Amino acid sequence: AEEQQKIAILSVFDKTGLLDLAKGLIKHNVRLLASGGTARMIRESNFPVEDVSAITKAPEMLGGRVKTLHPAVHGGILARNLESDEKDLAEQGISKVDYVVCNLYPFRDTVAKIGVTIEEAVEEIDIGGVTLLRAAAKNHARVTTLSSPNQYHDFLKELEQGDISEKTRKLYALEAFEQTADYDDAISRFFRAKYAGDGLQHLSLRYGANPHQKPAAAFMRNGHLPFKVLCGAPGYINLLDVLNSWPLVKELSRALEYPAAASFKHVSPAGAAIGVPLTEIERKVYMVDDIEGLENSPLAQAYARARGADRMSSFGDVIALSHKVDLPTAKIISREVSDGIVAPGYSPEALEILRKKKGGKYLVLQMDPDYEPPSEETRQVYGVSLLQQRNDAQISPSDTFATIISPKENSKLPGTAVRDLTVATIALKYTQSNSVCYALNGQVIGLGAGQQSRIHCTRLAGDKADNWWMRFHERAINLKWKKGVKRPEKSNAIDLLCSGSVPKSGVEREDFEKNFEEVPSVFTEEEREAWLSKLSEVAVSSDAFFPFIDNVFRTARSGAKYIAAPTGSQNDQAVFSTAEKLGITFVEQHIRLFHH
Ligand code: 93A
Repeated sequence: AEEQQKIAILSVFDKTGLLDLAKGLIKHNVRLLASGGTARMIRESNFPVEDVSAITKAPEMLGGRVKTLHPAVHGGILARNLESDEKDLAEQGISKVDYVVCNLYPFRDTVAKIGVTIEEAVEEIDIGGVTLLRAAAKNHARVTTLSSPNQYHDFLKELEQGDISEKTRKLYALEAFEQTADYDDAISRFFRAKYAGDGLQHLSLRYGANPHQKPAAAFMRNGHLPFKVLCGAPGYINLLDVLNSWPLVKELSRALEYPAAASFKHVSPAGAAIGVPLTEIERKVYMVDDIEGLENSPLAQAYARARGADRMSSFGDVIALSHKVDLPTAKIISREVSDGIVAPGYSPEALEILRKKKGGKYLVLQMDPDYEPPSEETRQVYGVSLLQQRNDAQISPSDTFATIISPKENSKLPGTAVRDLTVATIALKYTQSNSVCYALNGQVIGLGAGQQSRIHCTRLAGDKADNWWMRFHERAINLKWKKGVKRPEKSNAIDLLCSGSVPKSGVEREDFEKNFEEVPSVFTEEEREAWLSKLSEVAVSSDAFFPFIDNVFRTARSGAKYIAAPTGSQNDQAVFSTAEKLGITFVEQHIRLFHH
């Protein structure tokens, strides 16, 4: 049978390369059909071209809103080489279309213009072109889709050799799908900001990670954001903290059936804890001994522990709480320097207190406790999209720490050890890697985050645990402060004293001394050692295996009794036997927990 003349439909906004393409198609005896402006340009160059209306028998209408939307066009594109499709076409007198050349109205450029109106944007929404691309790409088994002038050159070269291969049609179809997806993304982004900019689905942020990074926003593609802003305006890093600290406390609270709290800074916890009742000394060290109703609020005690772990790092924190915030918890928060809070709810009295903080600018977010994120997450780094399954591994006290490697005879961990390993491990799941965490009494006592070397994490966390414990020394508890010394200044001075960093003389020494009615003597080496030797029963977790035994040595110096870590290091055996020698129970934790 004689071969049918091939047909191309052309409808392009960007007319770059159009004439060369038309020329090449005509050379191969292709019949050209084009929409208004496209046809005009081809015709003006004296190439044979027909208007699309030649086959639709309908004029372009509605000022261009309907140009190519017609069964004669889309029937011709979408028809397969099937008898039934051929029959349908024959009955309607429609010819098959073989090539579709289309690029879209520049919606993105239009809405990027300052002061663009909704009406202007609406007119830039391409309907017919998207339909041409999508229809042709859908039927790529038969039809070739050209969606960019960049493709014309290679297309003509291939046409020169015969016809367009299946492989090329597939790649062109993919490119068309990417373009329509990107186009729709630009449209929904524009209308999301216009129509859902009330903070329900789209929240404009002042700036990104830094003030020069504008614009910035948080949004959902489907449905509402899982939190409501009750007070203040969240920043970009605030939200990173919120969206990492919230799942931490949610999981911690579920795992241990206790209210849980976290104190976050720069997307890692400074502290995290469950509401184990505080001793009198703990209440003093954590500066909450005057809080009314504290002993009846596990949530307040959880935050006291989370904030008390590392008061230096918690300065200006984002707080996450697993339960409805009550009055004692709000009272603790009201006098600390903090940036914001996320919780599933607030009692009216608690909310009233928090709303007054920072001159009314304190960030208060209410989280939907039932919100479940999708199982896959994507983000872009340097223009590259990265996709992964969300880290939805469950850390459970009953399963996660069941494999005791050494000592062999130790087949069961005490409940407190399992509790503390759970706290440490869930904290690590939401800590920038590498990370190592020391925990005791249901709380983090030292956390090393974001170090490239594991031993540096282990040392950092160990040093923090040591500082934490030095704060329980009676000299640190019974400091004689001058009147008017503020809480952050006290915390700084205590940190100097407890970390052994008080200088012997000079202006820094004077600055330290000016806080005190009675200047404390610094700790001698012997005093430190004697006190630190009393730190025991500490649980240590690591987000990945220990590559060398130095880590085990370091944990032992800060009272480690239990270690949970993934295995798989060449040095596993040496790590296990070092732990055993030091009287440390080593538990295999099967799930690596890198987090970035
Ligand atoms: O307003 S439209 O969505 N209605 C249509 O039926 C239609 N068909 C093609 N816009 C339509 N197009 C677009 O027109 C194409 O995507 C292309 O960007 C543009 C080409 O118009 P012209 O050939 O008149 O320059």
